[in-house]
Amino acid sequence: MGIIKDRFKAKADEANVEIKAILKEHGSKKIGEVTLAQIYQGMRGITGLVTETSLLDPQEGIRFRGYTIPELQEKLPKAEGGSEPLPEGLFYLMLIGELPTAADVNEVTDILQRRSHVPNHVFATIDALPLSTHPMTMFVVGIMALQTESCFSKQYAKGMNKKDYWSATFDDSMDLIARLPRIAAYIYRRKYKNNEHIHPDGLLDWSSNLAHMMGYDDESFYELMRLYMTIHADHEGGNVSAHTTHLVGSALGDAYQSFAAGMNGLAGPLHGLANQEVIKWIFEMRKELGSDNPSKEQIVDYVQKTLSAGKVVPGYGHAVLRKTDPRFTAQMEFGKKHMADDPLVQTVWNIYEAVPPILQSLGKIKNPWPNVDAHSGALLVHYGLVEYEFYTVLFGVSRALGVLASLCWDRALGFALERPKSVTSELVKDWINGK
Ligand code: FCX
Repeated sequence: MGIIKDRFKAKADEANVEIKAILKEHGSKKIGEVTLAQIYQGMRGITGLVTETSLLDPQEGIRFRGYTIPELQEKLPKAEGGSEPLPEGLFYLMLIGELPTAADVNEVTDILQRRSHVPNHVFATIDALPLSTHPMTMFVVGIMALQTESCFSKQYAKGMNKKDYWSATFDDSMDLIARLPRIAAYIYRRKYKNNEHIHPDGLLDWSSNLAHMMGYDDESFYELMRLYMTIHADHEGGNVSAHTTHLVGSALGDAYQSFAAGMNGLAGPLHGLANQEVIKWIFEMRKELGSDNPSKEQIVDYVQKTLSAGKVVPGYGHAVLRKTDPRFTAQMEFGKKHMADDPLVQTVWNIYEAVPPILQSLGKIKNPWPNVDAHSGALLVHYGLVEYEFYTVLFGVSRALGVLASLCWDRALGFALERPKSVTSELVKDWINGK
């Protein structure tokens, strides 16, 4: 771990000097105005955070340290014989700020393999939950059970110097990322595969090992997992899971506490849970229509029905994006390459043609285009992973890469406790009345 950790420290030291100088000279520069509507409506468009790992452009979509998803697909090292990027490489990029070499990626994979041991009490804690428990609840409980292993918490209790926070956070983040695939796979096999578990394979990369432990040993599923783990990893800092991880971390919660909090955020249906909602919605549509291949007209009618029932069309819309999510497009390309004839995948593409004009016609929806969650489930179903309540756990394993790389930066840059000001509507009325 030494080399990557040292490299991170060197980068963080440079950034610290630069940021201090920027703040000294430009700290009072105004970067925006805040309207009343914004504070009542989810703070959309208010810039209030610094997140180094990625930046979201409303038109173009996500860039990780400046690189788009197609660029990452081209430039990041691949597994032998594979064509999708290894997410370990994206993690390196987010952490260090530079594209990794194949050797750098191997080093990350090695570190994650070495640190992947999950103590037995974590499994026992998950086992204490009824089988009916939602996998995201099991996931969060598993992460919190693992918090017993936090270096940060142990060292803080002993009286750690502020200067060392970053180091303990770095160690916790690596440990946690290394252990998540085992926990996720355990939950999957416990809930859906008769509690019959599969041992990790120390020769596999991080994503394929997850697939292997879940019981999906197929080279093209490994490729899907590498792509999936790459594209779900980060979406700048204001989304609910990233922001929550950062917020809880700002009170010096350790990586386990912060990430578990973020995962509770991801479990909301307007955020990560939308990936299960999409497949649930399509399955319900197919059942109601008695057809595995609904026509575009039937889809249009079903969308209208969903909207008139006061429900959202899952997988469509976004708080920041104003175009088709490039994460959707990357998955569509994967579908075209690996399973173009799959009827469910084709239904996802037909929905893509049917939904945007309907949402546009309502006039109030700012983004009628699909987001990442509109596509992911159909690819998983293709390989037999039909248990859609599990999908958000996969999203969560991936999201760890981004939000924990960010947490390392938060600690290394000494970011402050987050504490924005709130007001009451009484005070707002006073402002309006000039009091
Ligand atoms: N279907 C129906 N109505 C929608 C809609 C959709 N897909 N998307 C937005 N709207 C509605 C909103 O509910 C809101 O209605 P209201 O004025 O009656 O309250 C109105 O359109 C304006 O919302 P808008 O400003 O466009 O969107 P927001 O920034 O408030 O919300 C989300 C963004 C993503 C929450 C919203 O588009 C949504 O609910 N989509 C469906 C759920 C989903 O796919 N979430 C996943 C998002 C993401 F990719 C992720 O985090 O994983």
